[in-house]
Amino acid sequence: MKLDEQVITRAIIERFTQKWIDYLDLDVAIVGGGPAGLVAAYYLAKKARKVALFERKLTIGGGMWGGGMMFNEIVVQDEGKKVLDELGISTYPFQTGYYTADAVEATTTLASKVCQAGTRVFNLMCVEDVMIRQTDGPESTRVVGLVINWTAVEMAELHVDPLTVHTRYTIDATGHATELMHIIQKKSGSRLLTQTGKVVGEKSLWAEVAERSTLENTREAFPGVYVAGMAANATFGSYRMGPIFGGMLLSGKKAAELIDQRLEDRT
Ligand code: 48F
Repeated sequence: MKLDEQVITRAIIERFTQKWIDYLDLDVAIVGGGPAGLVAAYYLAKKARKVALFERKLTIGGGMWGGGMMFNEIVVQDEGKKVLDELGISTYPFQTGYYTADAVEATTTLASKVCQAGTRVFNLMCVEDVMIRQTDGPESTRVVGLVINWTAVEMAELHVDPLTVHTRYTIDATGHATELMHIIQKKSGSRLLTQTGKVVGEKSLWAEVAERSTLENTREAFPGVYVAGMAANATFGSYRMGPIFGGMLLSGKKAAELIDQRLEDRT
């Protein structure tokens, strides 16, 4: 068979366009493809929810590739290990209650499972804004959509208008920067569901407290928007934890469970 470059080009354009059109109206939009966002995507897609994940970078995986200070190993405790077990990621006991996993195996396996579970990953796109609307329900205003542009447009600082997607729920899994909550804080004119009504901000490193509080802080931070991973601690004002990843994995799982329940309640 003779190869036709026109067919190759058309295949890519048509298939990508169709994929995107099919994912313009979502159950859940996840912003950020680090460990927390990926785990949330995995569990929601397993529940047959319509999920798209938007990632600014070329690769998904966020801060998990590099382990600690580029020593590409991660550490988890018993609870985090259970998530890695469910995903089929190998863990190795280090000393009582501590396990290690190869950061590259963990990241690539998780990424692959997310795609195979049915999440559509849109890489090289950044979420630059949200759509907020008045609703009839108990929440007076809520986030109903995201405003998206190419990372290349952002990097080149080009004046090009974005496009949008509609979503029932959103997860801010943007990591330390907690970008979505900052945007909502700036533009909504409403209080966030935090003590101060604003992004409280991340504190310095304290692994034990941070691992626990990541889970406690994984919740709705603005109507329609949940925070997961480091974004949860930054939003509600807790510590960072360094290269122990159980909190990130469990946070993603908790966000998925909470949103799945909300979607169930709406049907
Ligand atoms: O930073 P990141 O890995 O967040 P996480 O899932 O995990 C944190 C750990 O990696 C580590 C730690 C562990 O103990 O403290 O730092 O909370 O992944 C966040 C991802 O979000 C992307 C960003 O490129 C990264 O891959 N991201 C951030 N802002 C946007 C975004 C945005 N506006 N649009 C799209 N992607």
